[in-house]
Amino acid sequence: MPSARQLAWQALEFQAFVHFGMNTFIDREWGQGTEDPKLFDPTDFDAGQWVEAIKAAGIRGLIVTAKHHDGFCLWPSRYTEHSVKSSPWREGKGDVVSEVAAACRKAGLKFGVYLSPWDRHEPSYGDSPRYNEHFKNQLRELLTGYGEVSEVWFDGACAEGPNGKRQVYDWEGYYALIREFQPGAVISIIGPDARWIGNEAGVTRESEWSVIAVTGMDDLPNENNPGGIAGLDAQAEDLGSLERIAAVARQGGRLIWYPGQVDVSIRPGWFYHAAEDDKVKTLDQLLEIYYTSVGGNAQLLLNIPPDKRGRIHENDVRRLKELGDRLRATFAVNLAEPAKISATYSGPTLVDVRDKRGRLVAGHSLPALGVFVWELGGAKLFNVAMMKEDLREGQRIEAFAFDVWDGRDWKETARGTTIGWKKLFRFPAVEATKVRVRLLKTRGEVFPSTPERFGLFFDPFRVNPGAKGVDNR
Ligand code: FUL
Repeated sequence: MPSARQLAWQALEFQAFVHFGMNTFIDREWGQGTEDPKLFDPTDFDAGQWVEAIKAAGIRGLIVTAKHHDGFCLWPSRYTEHSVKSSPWREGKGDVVSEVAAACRKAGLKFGVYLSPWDRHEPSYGDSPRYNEHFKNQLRELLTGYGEVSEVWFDGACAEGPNGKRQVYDWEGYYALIREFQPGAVISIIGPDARWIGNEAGVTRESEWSVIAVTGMDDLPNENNPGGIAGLDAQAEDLGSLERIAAVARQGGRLIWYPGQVDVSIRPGWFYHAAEDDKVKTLDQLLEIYYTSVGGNAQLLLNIPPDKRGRIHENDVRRLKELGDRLRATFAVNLAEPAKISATYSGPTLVDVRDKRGRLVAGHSLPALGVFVWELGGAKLFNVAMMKEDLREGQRIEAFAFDVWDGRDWKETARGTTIGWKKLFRFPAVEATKVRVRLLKTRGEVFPSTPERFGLFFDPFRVNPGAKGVDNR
């Protein structure tokens, strides 16, 4: 079952990743750590502009690269000179992290940090205990100096230091510090709270389980398991099937709650490159990513890299606004909201469902399989459907079908596997007076779906696939 912090994180649904730093000024994806800090000199830095552009897309949180692999720090760390304080920007008095955190707070966005453990500048890198202290010092600065931090994002890159030795990271020590100073913060990727989806292309699995079977008895990455959660290959095709769970169980494994996060950039690179100004993803590409990630039981972390001015480029700003406008137009009205819902069951018992405090949560718990019918109170036109599971007791639905009443018969319109936090699916616009969901396979009992956990929407700009003209999928 999810922790409270994982549930709150899941509800964010859509966050922005912001790659900004030395690489922005040297036009590279990975700096070497030998760059002159004087190169960092945004001419018109404006964190308020970032936040405004990001909010226009309907994004609810922002994660900034406080330090990337080149080691240059966007805040004036006391533990290195390789930072904004040695740059000409704001005469060395500036602090990007502080301005971004303040802008997020003002705009009501969650604020998180990416801090690269791999540091190509820091001389102590490779001298493991010494570098771990250095890294923890930097982490502590970020965790204590900038108000609430909602997420700490760690990638696993690791290399040898100048001493020719491979750095061994003290993950447990890093995590302990985060839990101590920011107990609400989610630790992602190389961390116990959110897992990498396995690609950087915005793709999710058809069956995206948040319940994952792991072989190791220890959740934490360690020397033998630098990749993260013990025994987990984040790129494996199957992470959560019953077959895999059974196989892992035979090896003495167990289940953890480990929801997926989809990191993908709005441009080809993670950092800004002027040569990519005309390669901003199209609205249709972004919509596709949104529907498969947010609508596929994952959180979307869309990277938007500011340019050398320290602003988000006009092309990206425009695209973010288009995306937000389109999502707002689509999800403004839940056409299933006034619906009368009836459910039929195919199982042995009906019992009251009570929460941990003994309050009645729902009239009946449903046996494994149920059929839910929504009477829409008249004909409604829709082309998007949404289903959500109540995750407080875990993720249980394995397969479902969605049918639309065509006046005479039920017509199967979609069929899918996992639901989890949210499932969104699109189909050619159809007008109907009632719809139904059939649960085809579940793991134990499922809470009755309520109108808040089911939705029908109409995307007014989506041309039916196959219709004449543009296929505006
Ligand atoms: C990776 C890094 O190497 C990339 O530069 C980028 O920051 C990506 C999100 O994580 O591990």
